Amino acid sequence: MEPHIALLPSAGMGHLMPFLRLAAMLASRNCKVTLLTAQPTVSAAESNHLNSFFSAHPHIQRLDFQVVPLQSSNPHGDPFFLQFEAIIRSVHLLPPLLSSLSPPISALFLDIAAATCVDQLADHPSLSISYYILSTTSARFFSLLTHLPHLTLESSCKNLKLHGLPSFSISNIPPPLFNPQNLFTTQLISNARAISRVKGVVSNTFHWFEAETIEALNSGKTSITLPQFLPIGPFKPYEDPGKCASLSWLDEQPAKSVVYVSFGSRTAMSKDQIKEIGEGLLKSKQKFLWVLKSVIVDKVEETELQELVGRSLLEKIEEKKQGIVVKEWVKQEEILTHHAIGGFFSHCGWNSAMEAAQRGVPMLAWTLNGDQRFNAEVVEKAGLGLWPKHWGWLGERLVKSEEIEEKIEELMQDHKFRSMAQKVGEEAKRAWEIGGTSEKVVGQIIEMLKL
Ligand code: BUP
Repeated sequence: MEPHIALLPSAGMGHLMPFLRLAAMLASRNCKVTLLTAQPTVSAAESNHLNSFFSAHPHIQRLDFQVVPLQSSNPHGDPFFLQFEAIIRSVHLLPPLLSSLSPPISALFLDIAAATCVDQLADHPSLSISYYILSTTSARFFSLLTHLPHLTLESSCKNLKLHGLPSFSISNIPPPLFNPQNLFTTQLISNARAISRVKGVVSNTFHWFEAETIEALNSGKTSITLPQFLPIGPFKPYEDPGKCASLSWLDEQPAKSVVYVSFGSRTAMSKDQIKEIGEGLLKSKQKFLWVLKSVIVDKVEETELQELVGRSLLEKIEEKKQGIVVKEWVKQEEILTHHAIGGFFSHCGWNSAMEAAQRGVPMLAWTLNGDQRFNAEVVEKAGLGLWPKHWGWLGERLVKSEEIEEKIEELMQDHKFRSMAQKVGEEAKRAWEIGGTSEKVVGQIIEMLKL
């Protein structure tokens, strides 16, 4: 009989997208799939994507999970981290929901950002099922997470060496991790503690891309006993009907002439920094498609494009016909697949990095927060692009238009980046061929799910 699998994403598009792709993939491999949807969602992008996903995939069951709002929460806290917390504290509502499913579920995939839920669920008499984690970050950052509960991080050191793992540079560790009271840190630590309780950790990466870390995680030589790490990326796009307006502009541009600029779904840039980016793009003389966000949560975006970019800059962009700036959600995967795209100026969110790797699109990484410096290390080492490390974290300093101009030119004009990225794209495809590394691991997972 087909196994019935439930999936529980946490919050934010960077977490929802890989879950939707995993759900579609499991369903295409003869699994019955139920996707739990934590309600209310934080962003409009999440609710829109959930609605279109379920209409395009009627065979995947939707199960709404009403999350209890936090009693007193810091109004200045990151709304996505607060939602992770609300989901974790609502875990007591899950056993009746999950036990009501028919046929009974045999496995639950938890988001790494809410992995600690396993502690309560696995001890529930009606839920003695298999538990897996979906890690939404690089294997490299995940490997640091595995040891987080046992670490005292010292910012004065240069490197961090953990037994059995490639060493880490302290300057790449997100600053909140040096503060044990920070919500980001406390959540990561309790989620990291839960890792040893699951059967496997599924990840949107592939063996060639992160070979050293993946082998180390599965070597049995780390000082902590870890479950199997299961690299099954790059995740394939799921069916998503509907048109994206920016594609018609791209259709008119020559092959590999456009740099796609996007810093993810939840990066709030200052107006000063936006201006420097705009001027840097203009000065670079490269064509561009720029997706602009100025707030963490899309629902509260009220500022007009003209006000964000500045009227004179916007006029210059229009006059020179060098690029377009949009505030709306775009279909990033389709954009990256378009023949006109020659480079991707990105914050190096893990999904974005994998989407570029899959298509062999060279990246200019500007790491802003969270796991992004770890992700950029992977990108740089694999030859997928360049990373000006001295640009720092978001808001640390104003990155000037001349610096942006110089790096955009390098990305688009130095053909070595194009050929190295093409090689990454070929390896990514190979991982999914019959007998390829990711394809084989997916086969193993499906067999494990049938047990
Ligand atoms: Br913006 C935007 N269209 O307009 P990341 C993003 N995306 O399809 P993030 C679009 O959202 P975290 C848009 O393709 C990727 O799958 C994009 O995830 C898609 O960054 C996803 O790259 C964004 O991981 O999340 O959103 O900053 O903070 O978790 O890294």
